[in-house]
Amino acid sequence: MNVPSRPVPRRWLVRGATALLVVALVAPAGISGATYFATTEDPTNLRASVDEPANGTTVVSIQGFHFQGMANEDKPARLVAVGPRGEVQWVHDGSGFDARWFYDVDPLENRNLLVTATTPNATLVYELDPETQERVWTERLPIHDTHDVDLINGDQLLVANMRASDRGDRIFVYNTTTDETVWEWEFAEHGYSESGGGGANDWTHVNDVDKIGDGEYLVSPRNFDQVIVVNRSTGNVSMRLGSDGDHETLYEQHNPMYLESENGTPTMLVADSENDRVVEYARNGSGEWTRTWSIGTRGLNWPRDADRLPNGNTLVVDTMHHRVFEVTPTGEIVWEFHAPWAPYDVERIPYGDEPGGPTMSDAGATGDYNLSGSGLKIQGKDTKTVSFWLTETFEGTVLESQASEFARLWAHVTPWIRPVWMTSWEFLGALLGGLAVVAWGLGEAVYQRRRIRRGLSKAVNRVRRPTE
Ligand SMILES: [Ca+2]
Ligand SMILES: [Ca+2]
Ligand SMILES: [Ca+2]
Ligand SMILES: [Ca+2]
Repeated sequence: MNVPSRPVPRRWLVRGATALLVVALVAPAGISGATYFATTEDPTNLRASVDEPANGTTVVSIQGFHFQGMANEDKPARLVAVGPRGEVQWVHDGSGFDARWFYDVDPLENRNLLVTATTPNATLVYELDPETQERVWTERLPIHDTHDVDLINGDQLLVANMRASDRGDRIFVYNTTTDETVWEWEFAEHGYSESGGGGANDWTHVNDVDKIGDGEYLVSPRNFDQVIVVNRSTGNVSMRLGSDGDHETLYEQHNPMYLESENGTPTMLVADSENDRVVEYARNGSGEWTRTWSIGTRGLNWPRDADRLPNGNTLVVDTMHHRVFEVTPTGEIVWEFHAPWAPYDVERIPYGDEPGGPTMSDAGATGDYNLSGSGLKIQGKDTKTVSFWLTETFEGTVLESQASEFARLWAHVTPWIRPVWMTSWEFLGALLGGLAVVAWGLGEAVYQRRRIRRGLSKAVNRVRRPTE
């Protein structure tokens, strides 16, 4: 019997094609997820690549990811101590006492650690005994999201106080013996304008303060793209590197370190975070700064710490590549540790807090160096990520600056919301798949608008005239 064949209606062809497109976009992410959950063996995800054993333990503070109090198990906040050959010695996790984010960690002279962690309503500062994993003392300060607290003059806390209400951002000194604030310095009183920096909720984002001499404090107001030295007794700013919006010099930096050359030249080593590089600047007699050294342009993703070591190498936190490494003056990585998720600070314990070392001028290594010698598989280096592809593809075209700006945003923002098992391409696919589904829904709504309208008016009439 012959069944008369009817052509498939056009709308069903469009629906079929859309469904295929959605499956094609989302399938890679689905397969990765299934593989991850079926095969992941090491839940800590900590590993190392070591060419030269380090001279002692390295401690890494790891920020982790929380959203509105919800922790993400795959993106844990913790402190990790790593031995010379990259072996994990201990892991300190803050969930037992409400620490949600870890930021600065400092080795103390008694071999304990000073830890800065935050809870939803307060900043926790404590001395941690690594042997017993106990807190020797804890101060709970009623301030938010504090990234750095240093112990100075025996019993005083030097605090970088960001996100204060009414643009009250400041640095202050708190005496732990008398429980009093004994000194403070407010940005609003020293020429920082309301219109500069970030919004009212996060104006200066002052993320670091170091005592660099008697009554001399190095301060990093990140949202003003600058590093300053404040004199404690006069309140004057005696040095300033960078200025608000001058992204050629610094772009929302972290953890600057003050160094001096043998001839006394003031020098700053800075994690130039949004520029994805680590830079060193030297200051001449008339107060002008020259960039003398940089590493990482295009090899780093949001670095947030750089410490010069006495041997001339530099310890770097490459936050969005979730690693820390020790690099020679000419850019060769000799020691490297994978520290997910979003490491913040690194310290080599035997050297103590912010030991310093030779400037790159004294080391005879001025210039811009590419990174080499990495033994870890870093996304964006071995495989092309979305942002690397974008930057490369549009380089030299009229869209170069827009493409690189979007690439930077993509590289720094999407990792926080992307599951750890997805690559950036799979994430893009899943996003586009989601958009295709939304567009499909809208298209159907337009196509079926008459039927929808009829249905709606029937329902409205039914409400208006209820059956008696
Ligand atoms: Ca530190
Ligand atoms: Ca500190
Ligand atoms: Ca500090
Ligand atoms: Ca450090």
